[in-house]
Amino acid sequence: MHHPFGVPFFTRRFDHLIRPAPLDGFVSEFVFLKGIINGTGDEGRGTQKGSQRTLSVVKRRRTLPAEKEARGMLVRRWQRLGVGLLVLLAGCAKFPPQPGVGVSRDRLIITLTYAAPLDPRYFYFIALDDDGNQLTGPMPSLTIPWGNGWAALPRQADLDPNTGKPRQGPNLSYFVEIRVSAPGVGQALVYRVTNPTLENYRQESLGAPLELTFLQNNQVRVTLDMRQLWANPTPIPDRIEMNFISVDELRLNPNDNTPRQGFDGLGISGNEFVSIPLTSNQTFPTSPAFNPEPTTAGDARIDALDLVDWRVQVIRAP
Ligand SMILES: [Ca+2]
Ligand SMILES: [Ca+2]
Repeated sequence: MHHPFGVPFFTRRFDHLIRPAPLDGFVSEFVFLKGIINGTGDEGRGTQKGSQRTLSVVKRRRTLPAEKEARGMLVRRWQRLGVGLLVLLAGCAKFPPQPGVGVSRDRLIITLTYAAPLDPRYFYFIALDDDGNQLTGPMPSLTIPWGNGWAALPRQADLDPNTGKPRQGPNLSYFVEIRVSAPGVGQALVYRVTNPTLENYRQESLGAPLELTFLQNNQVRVTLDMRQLWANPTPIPDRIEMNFISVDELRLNPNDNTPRQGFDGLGISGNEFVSIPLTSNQTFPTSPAFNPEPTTAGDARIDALDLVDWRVQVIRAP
């Protein structure tokens, strides 16, 4: 396949094309990658977000073993935090206050707006990839293999033997799952993906983010302490790839070859992701021209999954 925009490259399931940046120099700061679902005819169209096929899927909430584990990890984290607060309070009595103990001032503030209130039946993820490669990033799983149920994952065979990382295509390092219990009410958990491959996928919970706020029933804001993800002395990466993936169900049956219908992610296909530099204070998208997601509803079949606006604010400690 040839594309006039630039270097095409391929994986088994996706074609990825680098979208040209309208301004010279900007491409290095904010690169879009577009994945086009392979396949032709009905199969290809059927996996597009705007497909007019009849939706008849069973929506159910599963409890994954990792989620059960996560609840335990959440409790343990709070216990540790309690000990830390005691130490901090004791310290305040004797020493000058030490700002930022236990919490850094390096923040990622993500605000997502949907066409309808976030729905307790559905699943909402903020997905990050920190592998340092702008050709890889988080993507929804839209056909088999279903990855972790919502995100496409690299195969072991896709990994570069020299780096142990994929050269292109889907990848996942961290994610936040937002769980909605009622309109405007919910909680969130942060996860680290300890092995992103299809064959050996593993995740662990890092506990709750700093803040989860429903600004409106259809608008949620998550504040992440970057140091929760990249704990000292791990350096905060220069940039990450992000996608905002919403799905109507977790697909975990490897024999289920019905393309996913209810979902949204960045871009018309849902397979675009953005590469965001973390090196300075900035809010993305820096211009509407660099937003791959339509700002009007309709590219997703289900309004409660249809992302219509997103904002990522990077705040670095001085
Ligand atoms: Ca990447
Ligand atoms: Ca949308």
